[in-house]
Amino acid sequence: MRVIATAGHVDHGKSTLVRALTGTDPDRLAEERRRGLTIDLGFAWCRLPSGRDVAFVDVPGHVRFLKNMLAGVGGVDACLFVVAATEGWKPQSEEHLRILEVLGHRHGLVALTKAGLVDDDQRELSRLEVAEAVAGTFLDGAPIVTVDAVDGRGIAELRLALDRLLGDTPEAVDRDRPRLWIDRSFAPRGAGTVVTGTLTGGHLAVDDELVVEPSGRVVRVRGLQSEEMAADRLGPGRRVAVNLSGVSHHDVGRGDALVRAGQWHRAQHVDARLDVLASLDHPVSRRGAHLAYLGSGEHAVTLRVLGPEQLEPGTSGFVRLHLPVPLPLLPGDRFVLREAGRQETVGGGELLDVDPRTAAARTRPDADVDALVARRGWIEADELERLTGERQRPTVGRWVVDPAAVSAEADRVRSAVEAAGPTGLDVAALDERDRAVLDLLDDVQQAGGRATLGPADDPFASHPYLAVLAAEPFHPPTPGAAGVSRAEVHELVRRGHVVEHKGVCFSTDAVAEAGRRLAPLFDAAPEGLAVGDVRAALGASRKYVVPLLELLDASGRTRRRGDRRIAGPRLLDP
Ligand SMILES: Nc1nc2c(ncn2[C@@H]2O[C@H](COP(=O)(O)OP(=O)(O)OP(=O)(O)O)[C@@H](O)[C@H]2O)c(=O)[nH]1
Ligand SMILES: [Mg+2]
Repeated sequence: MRVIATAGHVDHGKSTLVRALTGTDPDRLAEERRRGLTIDLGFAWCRLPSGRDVAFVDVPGHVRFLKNMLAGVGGVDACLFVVAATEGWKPQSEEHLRILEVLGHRHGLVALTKAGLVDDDQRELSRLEVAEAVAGTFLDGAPIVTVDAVDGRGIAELRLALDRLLGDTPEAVDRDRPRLWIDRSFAPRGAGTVVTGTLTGGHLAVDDELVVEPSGRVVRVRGLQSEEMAADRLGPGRRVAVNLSGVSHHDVGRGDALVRAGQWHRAQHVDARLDVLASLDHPVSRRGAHLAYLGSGEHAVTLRVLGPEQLEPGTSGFVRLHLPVPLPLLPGDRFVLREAGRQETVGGGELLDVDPRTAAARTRPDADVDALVARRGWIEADELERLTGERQRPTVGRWVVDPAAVSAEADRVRSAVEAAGPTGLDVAALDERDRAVLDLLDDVQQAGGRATLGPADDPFASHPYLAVLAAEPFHPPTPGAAGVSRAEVHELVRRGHVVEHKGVCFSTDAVAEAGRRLAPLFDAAPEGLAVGDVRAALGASRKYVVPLLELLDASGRTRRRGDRRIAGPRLLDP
């Protein structure tokens, strides 16, 4: 099953079209039927010609109910964008399109409705207007299907076009991290509490124990339904109704999320990229009453622009948002930002960091997992998953650790072992992290709960990169070209096999060898050697000779005299 949301200006025929496709009137409230206007989200489903089932989330077009529209368009596979041929492109056509854009929608098609009410010229005019309005957006080049939901023309073509659209739209991914942003909560007679939403990220099953966020209330799944059919287990990318025990329907509602306990960071401060709409007539700053739409909820947030004071219309920048309640959020989640006072959509964007630790004045947020590990130094694999949604294998004990932090810690622990002398260090006195590091040290022996420094058994002494360097000592291939990671280089340097200077790696042997090769030349030229002489003697290019000579100077093998080198006291050191 797939899920499609409608979008488009008020009265352009979204609900009528959903009814024509599914046989179900998505306007379920008495007031909606009386006024002929959608107020809140409506739901219906049908089977397409290919046999694929599709559920529709029908949204209101009236600007007053934009909040409800925003609760319905997250997590869906695609959109059915409705424009009436009678009226063409209107303000909420534009606003809905911008909202879908900042929410990261990538798939959709346009239905040009009410075709029976206009002549061919008007129809063609509206089509051109739509094509122009969507140029440069995700709907650029999407099919524009002419329909009339009342006389039925074009409906069969629309079904086929929807089928093709969904055939080309990637299936929802199962990351074993289910999250249901709740859009409705009610209590049907005899069934306790039922919540509905578009399920993403993973499966739900009967008897699952879950939590409702932000309240943290623990609930159990009593029953599941999709397309009005009961199921024991339902996967992501579908509309679901969940019968819950453990909560009254008054205590759970739109904007809440249903997730597994312990799997999500409860984020209250987030760093994000904000794309400001080009149509906005003022810059965005911390001034104003901002509302962020996250998941199916609306939240009053305080906003701080990171870096500059304000963001100009049509630009992107970083912001930090403070939410009134903690929510289960991840980098990559999308949001829409509106300003309550002016009642206007400001823009929207993507969350980058759901647990920012850097001061707002200094931070430059990004969603890169390695960068997060480098910032934290040490982070438990479970915590990393909560903050990024990504599972990484722990590198030390149960932690994922930045390579630089590991070697710093290893040096410290090795020194402690060395300082303890022959009686050894009491392993039980170390904390869990240091014990995990101790296990990594191959020159440390552990026996009877004590650690002592033993003969170094150095696996890096036979590292393949050393053979590569030995083959071309004065023309050393870069680690990258030899397929050697930064972490390995770091370790080779730390163990004294490799020296790195100005971005060039030489084997330690190459530096000693250079000294030996230059020794007879120094004997013949007591006034010293120019860089060109050294180049000729070693057969190396300037790119390598300059850092090599600086290493020779630093180790006392050579000395600098103006622009020449003379022999140093340690020229022939091994
Ligand atoms: N002739 C004709 N009338 C239509 C068509 N689509 C909608 N209508 C009429 O237009 C009016 C509005 O249609 P709705 O389906 O309620 O429009 P909507 O886009 O859902 O409106 P909101 O949900 O309030 O934004 C109704 O009176 C429909 O009967 C169509 O294709 N042809
Ligand atoms: Mg409607």
